[in-house]
Amino acid sequence: MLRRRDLLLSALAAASLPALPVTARAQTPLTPLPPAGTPRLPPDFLWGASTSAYQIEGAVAEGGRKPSIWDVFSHTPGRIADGTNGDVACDHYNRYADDVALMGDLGLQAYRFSIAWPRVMPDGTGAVNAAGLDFYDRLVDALLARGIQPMACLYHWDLPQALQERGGWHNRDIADWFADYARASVRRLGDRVKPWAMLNEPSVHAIFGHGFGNHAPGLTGWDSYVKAQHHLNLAQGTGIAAVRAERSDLKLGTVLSLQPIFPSSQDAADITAAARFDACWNTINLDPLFHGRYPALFADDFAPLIKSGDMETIHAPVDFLGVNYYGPSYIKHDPAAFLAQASWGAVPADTPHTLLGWPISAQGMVDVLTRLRDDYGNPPVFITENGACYEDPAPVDGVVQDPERTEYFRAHLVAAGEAIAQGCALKGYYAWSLLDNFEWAEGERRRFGMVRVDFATQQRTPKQSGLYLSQLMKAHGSGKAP
Ligand code: IFM
Repeated sequence: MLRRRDLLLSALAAASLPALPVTARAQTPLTPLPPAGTPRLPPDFLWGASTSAYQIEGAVAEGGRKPSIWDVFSHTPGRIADGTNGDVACDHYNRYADDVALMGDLGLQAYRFSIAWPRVMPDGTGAVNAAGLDFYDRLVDALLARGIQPMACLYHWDLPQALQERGGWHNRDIADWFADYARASVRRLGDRVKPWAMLNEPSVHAIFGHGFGNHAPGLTGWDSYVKAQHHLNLAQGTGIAAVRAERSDLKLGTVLSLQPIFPSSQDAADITAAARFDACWNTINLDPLFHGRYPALFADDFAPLIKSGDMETIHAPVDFLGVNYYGPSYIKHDPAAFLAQASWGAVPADTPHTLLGWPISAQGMVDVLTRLRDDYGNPPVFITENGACYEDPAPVDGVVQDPERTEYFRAHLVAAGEAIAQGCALKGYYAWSLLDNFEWAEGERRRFGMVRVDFATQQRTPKQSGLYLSQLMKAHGSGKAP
Protein backbone atom coordinates (compact mmCIF):
# COMPACT_ATOMS: atom_id res chain seq x y z
CA MET A 1 0.00 0.00 0.00
CA LEU A 2 2.73 2.45 1.02
CA ARG A 3 4.77 1.51 -2.04
CA ARG A 4 1.87 2.11 -4.38
CA ARG A 5 1.12 5.51 -2.88
CA ASP A 6 4.80 6.47 -2.92
CA LEU A 7 4.95 5.56 -6.58
CA LEU A 8 1.86 7.63 -7.30
CA LEU A 9 3.16 10.62 -5.37
CA SER A 10 6.50 10.58 -7.19
CA ALA A 11 4.70 10.19 -10.52
CA LEU A 12 2.49 13.14 -9.60
CA ALA A 13 5.52 15.21 -8.67
CA ALA A 14 7.15 14.42 -12.01
CA ALA A 15 3.94 15.29 -13.82
CA SER A 16 3.67 18.71 -12.25
CA LEU A 17 6.43 19.99 -14.53
CA PRO A 18 5.14 22.82 -16.74
CA ALA A 19 4.97 20.74 -19.93
CA LEU A 20 1.96 18.45 -19.83
CA PRO A 21 2.90 14.85 -20.59
CA VAL A 22 1.32 14.56 -24.04
CA THR A 23 4.28 12.70 -25.46
CA ALA A 24 3.62 10.28 -28.28
CA ARG A 25 5.39 6.96 -28.25
CA ALA A 26 8.08 7.20 -30.90
CA GLN A 27 6.53 4.51 -33.10
CA THR A 28 3.02 6.00 -33.09
CA PRO A 29 3.24 9.71 -33.86
CA LEU A 30 0.16 11.36 -32.45
CA THR A 31 -1.86 13.80 -34.49
CA PRO A 32 -3.63 16.18 -32.12
CA LEU A 33 -7.40 15.97 -32.37
CA PRO A 34 -9.35 19.12 -33.10
CA PRO A 35 -10.10 21.42 -31.38
CA ALA A 36 -6.55 22.54 -30.66
CA GLY A 37 -5.29 24.19 -27.51
CA THR A 38 -5.36 23.90 -23.78
CA PRO A 39 -8.59 23.33 -21.85
CA ARG A 40 -9.99 26.55 -20.42
CA LEU A 41 -12.73 25.96 -17.88
CA PRO A 42 -14.18 28.36 -15.32
CA PRO A 43 -12.80 28.30 -11.76
CA ASP A 44 -16.02 26.82 -10.36
CA PHE A 45 -16.01 23.94 -12.89
CA LEU A 46 -16.22 20.57 -11.13
CA TRP A 47 -13.59 17.90 -11.85
CA GLY A 48 -14.02 14.26 -11.03
CA ALA A 49 -14.17 10.68 -12.22
CA SER A 50 -16.83 7.97 -12.44
CA THR A 51 -17.08 4.24 -11.85
CA SER A 52 -19.88 1.71 -11.52
CA ALA A 53 -20.55 -0.98 -8.94
CA TYR A 54 -20.44 -4.20 -10.95
CA GLN A 55 -17.45 -2.99 -12.96
CA ILE A 56 -15.19 -2.42 -9.95
CA GLU A 57 -16.52 -3.76 -6.65
CA GLY A 58 -16.02 -7.53 -6.90
CA ALA A 59 -17.02 -9.21 -3.60
CA VAL A 60 -20.16 -10.48 -5.26
CA ALA A 61 -21.09 -12.80 -2.40
CA GLU A 62 -19.92 -10.61 0.51
CA GLY A 63 -22.01 -8.58 2.93
CA GLY A 64 -25.26 -10.29 2.00
CA ARG A 65 -25.19 -9.36 -1.70
CA LYS A 66 -27.07 -11.73 -3.98
CA PRO A 67 -26.63 -12.18 -7.76
CA SER A 68 -27.49 -9.54 -10.31
CA ILE A 69 -28.32 -10.11 -13.96
CA TRP A 70 -24.67 -9.37 -14.76
CA ASP A 71 -23.43 -12.17 -12.46
CA VAL A 72 -25.63 -14.61 -14.31
CA PHE A 73 -24.80 -13.22 -17.75
CA SER A 74 -21.03 -13.05 -17.23
CA HIS A 75 -20.99 -16.64 -15.97
CA THR A 76 -22.80 -17.85 -19.08
CA PRO A 77 -20.22 -19.39 -21.44
CA GLY A 78 -19.57 -17.31 -24.55
CA ARG A 79 -21.11 -14.07 -23.31
CA ILE A 80 -17.91 -12.21 -22.36
CA ALA A 81 -15.17 -11.84 -24.98
CA ASP A 82 -12.28 -12.85 -22.73
CA GLY A 83 -14.22 -15.14 -20.40
CA THR A 84 -13.78 -12.88 -17.37
CA ASN A 85 -16.51 -11.76 -14.98
CA GLY A 86 -17.04 -9.23 -12.19
CA ASP A 87 -16.50 -11.64 -9.28
CA VAL A 88 -13.34 -9.79 -8.24
CA ALA A 89 -12.93 -6.97 -10.80
CA CYS A 90 -10.92 -4.24 -9.00
CA ASP A 91 -11.80 -5.65 -5.57
CA HIS A 92 -12.88 -2.12 -4.74
CA TYR A 93 -15.31 -3.42 -2.08
CA ASN A 94 -12.27 -4.40 0.01
CA ARG A 95 -9.85 -1.76 -1.28
CA TYR A 96 -12.09 1.29 -1.27
CA ALA A 97 -9.99 3.08 1.39
CA ASP A 98 -6.83 2.86 -0.76
CA ASP A 99 -8.83 3.86 -3.83
CA VAL A 100 -10.20 6.93 -2.08
CA ALA A 101 -6.67 7.84 -0.99
CA LEU A 102 -5.64 7.53 -4.64
CA MET A 103 -8.49 9.83 -5.71
CA GLY A 104 -7.37 12.36 -3.10
CA ASP A 105 -3.77 12.20 -4.32
CA LEU A 106 -4.94 12.71 -7.90
CA GLY A 107 -6.85 15.82 -6.83
CA LEU A 108 -10.39 14.66 -7.64
CA GLN A 109 -13.00 17.10 -6.39
CA ALA A 110 -15.90 14.79 -7.11
CA TYR A 111 -16.58 11.10 -7.58
CA ARG A 112 -19.59 9.41 -9.14
CA PHE A 113 -20.14 5.82 -8.04
CA SER A 114 -23.14 3.57 -8.44
CA ILE A 115 -24.95 1.68 -5.72
CA ALA A 116 -25.55 -2.01 -6.31
CA TRP A 117 -29.26 -2.72 -5.92
CA PRO A 118 -28.45 -6.40 -5.10
CA ARG A 119 -26.37 -5.25 -2.11
CA VAL A 120 -29.08 -2.98 -0.73
CA MET A 121 -32.07 -5.23 -1.46
CA PRO A 122 -30.62 -8.63 -2.35
CA ASP A 123 -34.03 -9.97 -3.36
CA GLY A 124 -34.87 -6.80 -5.25
CA THR A 125 -37.81 -5.89 -3.03
CA GLY A 126 -38.63 -6.18 0.65
CA ALA A 127 -35.94 -6.44 3.29
CA VAL A 128 -33.16 -3.88 3.23
CA ASN A 129 -29.71 -5.36 3.77
CA ALA A 130 -28.03 -3.08 6.31
CA ALA A 131 -24.60 -4.64 5.65
CA GLY A 132 -24.86 -3.69 1.98
CA LEU A 133 -25.57 -0.09 2.83
CA ASP A 134 -22.74 -0.13 5.39
CA PHE A 135 -20.28 -0.43 2.52
CA TYR A 136 -21.54 2.76 0.86
CA ASP A 137 -21.65 4.44 4.24
CA ARG A 138 -17.93 3.77 4.71
CA LEU A 139 -17.16 4.81 1.14
CA VAL A 140 -19.02 8.12 1.48
CA ASP A 141 -17.37 8.92 4.80
CA ALA A 142 -13.95 8.22 3.31
CA LEU A 143 -14.70 10.48 0.33
CA LEU A 144 -15.92 13.32 2.49
CA ALA A 145 -12.89 12.99 4.76
CA ARG A 146 -10.73 13.62 1.67
CA GLY A 147 -12.88 16.57 0.59
CA ILE A 148 -14.28 14.65 -2.42
CA GLN A 149 -17.94 15.33 -3.23
CA PRO A 150 -19.84 12.07 -3.83
CA MET A 151 -22.53 11.62 -6.49
CA ALA A 152 -24.50 8.38 -6.24
CA CYS A 153 -26.10 6.72 -9.23
CA LEU A 154 -28.86 4.30 -8.28
CA TYR A 155 -28.84 2.00 -11.28
CA HIS A 156 -25.90 1.11 -13.49
CA TRP A 157 -27.37 -2.05 -15.05
CA ASP A 158 -26.97 -4.54 -12.17
CA LEU A 159 -30.58 -5.54 -11.60
CA PRO A 160 -31.10 -8.16 -8.85
CA GLN A 161 -31.56 -11.49 -10.61
CA ALA A 162 -34.58 -12.14 -8.39
CA LEU A 163 -36.33 -9.27 -10.16
CA GLN A 164 -35.35 -10.55 -13.60
CA GLU A 165 -37.14 -13.72 -12.64
CA ARG A 166 -40.25 -11.60 -12.10
CA GLY A 167 -39.93 -10.03 -15.56
CA GLY A 168 -37.30 -7.38 -14.82
CA TRP A 169 -37.71 -4.26 -16.94
CA HIS A 170 -40.60 -5.88 -18.80
CA ASN A 171 -42.73 -5.83 -15.66
CA ARG A 172 -44.23 -2.40 -15.07
CA ASP A 173 -44.17 -3.04 -11.30
CA ILE A 174 -40.46 -2.31 -11.53
CA ALA A 175 -41.24 1.40 -11.36
CA ASP A 176 -42.45 0.85 -7.77
CA TRP A 177 -39.69 -1.63 -6.92
CA PHE A 178 -37.12 0.93 -8.03
CA ALA A 179 -38.77 3.71 -6.01
CA ASP A 180 -38.61 1.54 -2.85
CA TYR A 181 -34.95 0.76 -3.41
CA ALA A 182 -34.17 4.44 -4.13
CA ARG A 183 -35.95 5.49 -0.93
CA ALA A 184 -34.00 2.98 1.18
CA SER A 185 -30.67 4.19 -0.26
CA VAL A 186 -31.46 7.85 0.29
CA ARG A 187 -32.69 7.23 3.84
CA ARG A 188 -29.27 5.87 4.72
CA LEU A 189 -26.97 8.14 2.67
CA GLY A 190 -28.98 11.28 1.88
CA ASP A 191 -27.60 13.15 4.89
CA ARG A 192 -24.18 13.16 3.20
CA VAL A 193 -24.69 12.48 -0.51
CA LYS A 194 -26.49 15.40 -2.15
CA PRO A 195 -26.49 14.76 -5.91
CA TRP A 196 -28.36 11.57 -6.90
CA ALA A 197 -28.63 10.21 -10.43
CA MET A 198 -31.47 7.75 -10.99
CA LEU A 199 -30.32 5.68 -13.99
CA ASN A 200 -27.19 5.30 -16.04
CA GLU A 201 -27.72 5.28 -19.82
CA PRO A 202 -31.23 3.82 -19.98
CA SER A 203 -31.24 3.74 -23.79
CA VAL A 204 -28.01 1.73 -23.84
CA HIS A 205 -29.41 -0.72 -21.28
CA ALA A 206 -32.61 -1.06 -23.31
CA ILE A 207 -30.85 -1.42 -26.68
CA PHE A 208 -28.02 -3.78 -25.76
CA GLY A 209 -29.56 -5.66 -22.84
CA HIS A 210 -33.10 -5.97 -24.15
CA GLY A 211 -32.74 -5.65 -27.94
CA PHE A 212 -29.40 -6.92 -29.20
CA GLY A 213 -28.98 -9.24 -26.24
CA ASN A 214 -25.21 -8.82 -26.02
CA HIS A 215 -25.55 -7.30 -22.53
CA ALA A 216 -27.43 -8.68 -19.53
CA PRO A 217 -30.11 -9.89 -19.32
CA GLY A 218 -29.56 -11.00 -22.95
CA LEU A 219 -33.08 -10.36 -24.27
CA THR A 220 -33.71 -9.61 -27.93
CA GLY A 221 -36.09 -7.89 -30.31
CA TRP A 222 -37.99 -4.66 -30.85
CA ASP A 223 -40.93 -5.35 -28.54
CA SER A 224 -38.60 -6.34 -25.74
CA TYR A 225 -36.59 -3.16 -26.24
CA VAL A 226 -39.66 -0.89 -26.28
CA LYS A 227 -41.08 -2.41 -23.11
CA ALA A 228 -37.80 -2.12 -21.22
CA GLN A 229 -37.28 1.45 -22.44
CA HIS A 230 -40.69 2.66 -21.27
CA HIS A 231 -40.33 1.07 -17.85
CA LEU A 232 -36.84 2.52 -17.44
CA ASN A 233 -38.23 5.97 -18.20
CA LEU A 234 -41.08 5.38 -15.78
CA ALA A 235 -38.75 4.21 -13.00
CA GLN A 236 -36.63 7.31 -13.46
CA GLY A 237 -39.78 9.35 -12.73
CA THR A 238 -41.02 7.27 -9.79
CA GLY A 239 -37.49 7.30 -8.37
CA ILE A 240 -37.31 11.09 -8.53
CA ALA A 241 -40.71 11.41 -6.84
CA ALA A 242 -39.85 8.95 -4.07
CA VAL A 243 -36.50 10.54 -3.32
CA ARG A 244 -37.90 14.08 -3.37
CA ALA A 245 -40.60 13.06 -0.91
CA GLU A 246 -37.93 11.57 1.32
CA ARG A 247 -35.65 14.64 1.47
CA SER A 248 -35.99 18.11 0.01
CA ASP A 249 -32.30 19.05 0.22
CA LEU A 250 -31.06 16.75 -2.56
CA LYS A 251 -30.17 17.49 -6.18
CA LEU A 252 -31.78 14.92 -8.43
CA GLY A 253 -31.04 13.99 -11.99
CA THR A 254 -30.41 11.12 -14.34
CA VAL A 255 -27.60 10.13 -16.71
CA LEU A 256 -28.04 9.71 -20.46
CA SER A 257 -25.65 8.54 -23.15
CA LEU A 258 -25.97 11.15 -25.90
CA GLN A 259 -24.25 11.33 -29.24
CA PRO A 260 -24.59 13.01 -32.62
CA ILE A 261 -25.99 10.59 -35.18
CA PHE A 262 -24.93 11.00 -38.82
CA PRO A 263 -26.09 9.07 -41.89
CA SER A 264 -23.31 6.90 -43.25
CA SER A 265 -24.05 8.18 -46.78
CA GLN A 266 -26.24 10.76 -48.45
CA ASP A 267 -28.73 8.08 -49.61
CA ALA A 268 -32.26 8.94 -48.55
CA ALA A 269 -32.59 5.53 -46.88
CA ASP A 270 -29.51 6.12 -44.73
CA ILE A 271 -30.65 9.63 -43.84
CA THR A 272 -34.01 8.40 -42.55
CA ALA A 273 -32.36 5.44 -40.79
CA ALA A 274 -30.09 7.92 -38.97
CA ALA A 275 -33.16 9.87 -37.84
CA ARG A 276 -34.74 6.67 -36.47
CA PHE A 277 -31.54 5.70 -34.70
CA ASP A 278 -31.26 9.18 -33.18
CA ALA A 279 -34.77 8.74 -31.79
CA CYS A 280 -33.88 5.36 -30.25
CA TRP A 281 -30.57 6.45 -28.78
CA ASN A 282 -31.12 10.09 -27.79
CA THR A 283 -34.63 11.47 -27.90
CA ILE A 284 -36.35 8.36 -26.54
CA ASN A 285 -35.06 9.57 -23.15
CA LEU A 286 -34.81 13.31 -23.74
CA ASP A 287 -38.30 13.95 -25.14
CA PRO A 288 -40.25 12.22 -22.35
CA LEU A 289 -38.04 13.76 -19.66
CA PHE A 290 -38.08 17.34 -20.92
CA HIS A 291 -41.23 17.49 -23.08
CA GLY A 292 -43.47 14.77 -21.65
CA ARG A 293 -43.88 12.81 -24.91
CA TYR A 294 -42.18 10.15 -26.98
CA PRO A 295 -40.54 11.08 -30.30
CA ALA A 296 -43.27 11.19 -32.97
CA LEU A 297 -41.46 8.52 -35.01
CA PHE A 298 -42.17 5.91 -32.33
CA ALA A 299 -45.21 7.28 -30.52
CA ASP A 300 -47.38 4.42 -31.85
CA ASP A 301 -44.95 1.77 -30.62
CA PHE A 302 -45.01 3.14 -27.08
CA ALA A 303 -48.70 4.08 -26.90
CA PRO A 304 -50.01 0.63 -25.79
CA LEU A 305 -47.67 0.69 -22.78
CA ILE A 306 -48.53 4.16 -21.54
CA LYS A 307 -51.02 4.26 -18.66
CA SER A 308 -52.70 7.36 -17.35
CA GLY A 309 -50.19 9.57 -15.51
CA ASP A 310 -47.06 7.88 -16.92
CA MET A 311 -45.92 10.80 -19.04
CA GLU A 312 -46.44 13.27 -16.20
CA THR A 313 -44.36 11.03 -13.93
CA ILE A 314 -41.53 10.84 -16.46
CA HIS A 315 -41.74 14.58 -17.18
CA ALA A 316 -41.05 15.59 -13.55
CA PRO A 317 -38.30 18.22 -13.43
CA VAL A 318 -34.70 17.29 -12.68
CA ASP A 319 -32.06 19.48 -11.05
CA PHE A 320 -29.32 18.38 -13.40
CA LEU A 321 -28.66 16.09 -16.34
CA GLY A 322 -25.65 13.80 -16.49
CA VAL A 323 -24.35 13.32 -20.04
CA ASN A 324 -22.09 10.43 -21.01
CA TYR A 325 -20.30 11.35 -24.21
CA TYR A 326 -17.90 9.16 -26.18
CA GLY A 327 -18.31 10.00 -29.88
CA PRO A 328 -20.74 10.08 -32.81
CA SER A 329 -22.33 7.17 -34.71
CA TYR A 330 -22.65 6.81 -38.49
CA ILE A 331 -25.83 4.96 -39.36
CA LYS A 332 -27.09 3.08 -42.41
CA HIS A 333 -30.43 1.60 -43.41
CA ASP A 334 -30.38 -2.09 -42.55
CA PRO A 335 -33.63 -4.03 -43.13
CA ALA A 336 -32.39 -6.88 -40.92
CA ALA A 337 -31.60 -4.72 -37.89
CA PHE A 338 -33.91 -5.12 -34.90
CA LEU A 339 -33.47 -1.46 -33.97
CA ALA A 340 -35.76 0.41 -36.35
CA GLN A 341 -33.99 -1.04 -39.40
CA ALA A 342 -30.90 1.00 -38.61
CA SER A 343 -27.37 -0.08 -37.80
CA TRP A 344 -23.80 1.17 -37.79
CA GLY A 345 -22.42 1.89 -41.28
CA ALA A 346 -19.35 3.34 -42.94
CA VAL A 347 -17.42 6.03 -41.12
CA PRO A 348 -15.81 8.83 -43.19
CA ALA A 349 -12.24 8.01 -44.20
CA ASP A 350 -9.57 9.24 -41.80
CA THR A 351 -11.94 9.56 -38.85
CA PRO A 352 -9.84 8.80 -35.78
CA HIS A 353 -11.18 5.99 -33.59
CA THR A 354 -10.41 4.19 -30.36
CA LEU A 355 -9.49 0.53 -29.91
CA LEU A 356 -13.19 -0.38 -29.81
CA GLY A 357 -13.60 1.25 -33.23
CA TRP A 358 -15.61 4.13 -31.78
CA PRO A 359 -15.21 7.27 -33.92
CA ILE A 360 -13.73 10.25 -32.09
CA SER A 361 -15.10 13.76 -32.42
CA ALA A 362 -14.60 16.29 -29.64
CA GLN A 363 -16.76 18.67 -31.66
CA GLY A 364 -19.55 16.12 -31.20
CA MET A 365 -19.59 16.93 -27.50
CA VAL A 366 -20.21 20.59 -28.36
CA ASP A 367 -23.01 19.48 -30.70
CA VAL A 368 -24.69 17.41 -27.98
CA LEU A 369 -24.49 20.24 -25.47
CA THR A 370 -25.78 22.90 -27.88
CA ARG A 371 -28.70 20.57 -28.72
CA LEU A 372 -29.57 20.47 -25.01
CA ARG A 373 -29.25 24.26 -24.93
CA ASP A 374 -31.51 24.79 -27.94
CA ASP A 375 -34.07 21.97 -27.75
CA TYR A 376 -34.27 21.04 -24.08
CA GLY A 377 -34.14 24.30 -22.13
CA ASN A 378 -30.40 24.34 -21.40
CA PRO A 379 -30.51 22.29 -18.16
CA PRO A 380 -27.50 22.27 -15.82
CA VAL A 381 -25.31 19.50 -17.22
CA PHE A 382 -22.41 17.49 -15.90
CA ILE A 383 -20.43 15.32 -18.26
CA THR A 384 -20.68 12.19 -16.12
CA GLU A 385 -18.59 9.98 -18.42
CA ASN A 386 -16.06 10.68 -21.14
CA GLY A 387 -13.03 8.60 -21.96
CA ALA A 388 -11.40 6.22 -24.40
CA CYS A 389 -10.29 2.63 -24.69
CA TYR A 390 -6.75 1.97 -25.92
CA GLU A 391 -4.21 -0.83 -25.70
CA ASP A 392 -1.97 0.29 -22.84
CA PRO A 393 1.71 -0.67 -22.70
CA ALA A 394 3.30 -2.06 -19.53
CA PRO A 395 4.26 0.58 -16.97
CA VAL A 396 7.71 2.13 -17.25
CA ASP A 397 9.17 3.88 -14.19
CA GLY A 398 5.85 3.64 -12.42
CA VAL A 399 3.72 5.27 -15.14
CA VAL A 400 1.73 3.88 -18.07
CA GLN A 401 2.31 5.96 -21.20
CA ASP A 402 -1.09 6.43 -22.88
CA PRO A 403 -0.69 9.43 -25.16
CA GLU A 404 -3.83 8.70 -27.22
CA ARG A 405 -6.08 8.71 -24.16
CA THR A 406 -4.31 11.83 -22.84
CA GLU A 407 -4.96 13.55 -26.14
CA TYR A 408 -8.59 12.37 -26.13
CA PHE A 409 -9.11 13.98 -22.70
CA ARG A 410 -7.39 17.20 -23.79
CA ALA A 411 -9.49 17.60 -26.92
CA HIS A 412 -12.77 16.91 -25.10
CA LEU A 413 -11.95 19.29 -22.28
CA VAL A 414 -11.20 22.00 -24.84
CA ALA A 415 -14.61 21.17 -26.35
CA ALA A 416 -16.20 21.48 -22.90
CA GLY A 417 -14.77 24.99 -22.60
CA GLU A 418 -16.02 25.79 -26.08
CA ALA A 419 -19.56 24.65 -25.19
CA ILE A 420 -19.55 26.88 -22.11
CA ALA A 421 -18.37 29.79 -24.26
CA GLN A 422 -21.39 29.09 -26.49
CA GLY A 423 -23.77 29.44 -23.56
CA CYS A 424 -24.27 25.80 -22.56
CA ALA A 425 -24.93 25.24 -18.85
CA LEU A 426 -22.08 22.76 -18.47
CA LYS A 427 -20.93 22.66 -14.85
CA GLY A 428 -18.44 19.84 -14.54
CA TYR A 429 -16.72 16.77 -15.92
CA TYR A 430 -16.30 13.26 -14.54
CA ALA A 431 -13.79 11.21 -16.53
CA TRP A 432 -14.55 7.59 -17.38
CA SER A 433 -13.04 5.93 -15.63
CA LEU A 434 -11.02 6.19 -12.47
CA LEU A 435 -9.81 2.59 -12.83
CA ASP A 436 -9.48 -0.01 -15.55
CA ASN A 437 -12.43 -2.26 -14.87
CA PHE A 438 -14.76 -4.99 -16.10
CA GLU A 439 -15.88 -3.57 -19.46
CA TRP A 440 -19.13 -5.56 -19.78
CA ALA A 441 -19.22 -7.87 -22.83
CA GLU A 442 -15.55 -7.07 -23.54
CA GLY A 443 -14.46 -8.20 -20.07
CA GLU A 444 -11.20 -7.06 -18.51
CA ARG A 445 -9.33 -6.94 -21.80
CA ARG A 446 -10.60 -3.46 -22.72
CA ARG A 447 -9.34 -0.61 -20.57
CA PHE A 448 -10.64 2.92 -19.95
CA GLY A 449 -8.85 3.82 -16.69
CA MET A 450 -6.93 6.92 -15.68
CA VAL A 451 -5.19 4.40 -13.44
CA ARG A 452 -4.08 0.97 -14.62
CA VAL A 453 -5.26 -2.05 -12.66
CA ASP A 454 -3.26 -5.25 -12.84
CA PHE A 455 -6.12 -7.69 -12.32
CA ALA A 456 -3.78 -10.47 -11.15
CA THR A 457 -2.13 -8.45 -8.36
CA GLN A 458 -4.65 -5.60 -7.96
CA GLN A 459 -1.77 -3.15 -8.25
CA ARG A 460 -2.84 0.35 -9.28
CA THR A 461 -0.44 2.32 -11.52
CA PRO A 462 -1.15 5.86 -12.71
CA LYS A 463 -1.36 6.50 -16.41
CA GLN A 464 -0.02 9.56 -18.15
CA SER A 465 -3.67 10.51 -18.89
CA GLY A 466 -4.56 10.29 -15.20
CA LEU A 467 -1.62 12.49 -14.30
CA TYR A 468 -2.63 14.94 -17.02
CA LEU A 469 -6.15 15.19 -15.59
CA SER A 470 -4.67 15.44 -12.12
CA GLN A 471 -2.63 18.48 -13.13
CA LEU A 472 -5.68 20.16 -14.62
CA MET A 473 -7.84 19.38 -11.60
CA LYS A 474 -5.28 20.78 -9.24
CA ALA A 475 -4.73 23.89 -11.34
CA HIS A 476 -8.42 24.74 -11.74
CA GLY A 477 -9.57 25.52 -8.22
CA SER A 478 -12.67 24.21 -6.53
CA GLY A 479 -15.83 23.19 -8.30
CA LYS A 480 -19.27 22.67 -6.93
CA ALA A 481 -21.29 19.47 -7.21
CA PRO A 482 -24.91 19.79 -8.37
O1 IFM B 1 -18.01 1.10 -19.26
C1 IFM B 1 -19.08 1.77 -19.81
C2 IFM B 1 -20.00 2.33 -18.75
O2 IFM B 1 -20.43 1.35 -17.87
C3 IFM B 1 -21.21 2.97 -19.39
N1 IFM B 1 -20.79 3.93 -20.38
C4 IFM B 1 -19.83 3.53 -21.37
C5 IFM B 1 -18.62 2.91 -20.69
C6 IFM B 1 -17.60 2.46 -21.75
O3 IFM B 1 -18.14 1.47 -22.55
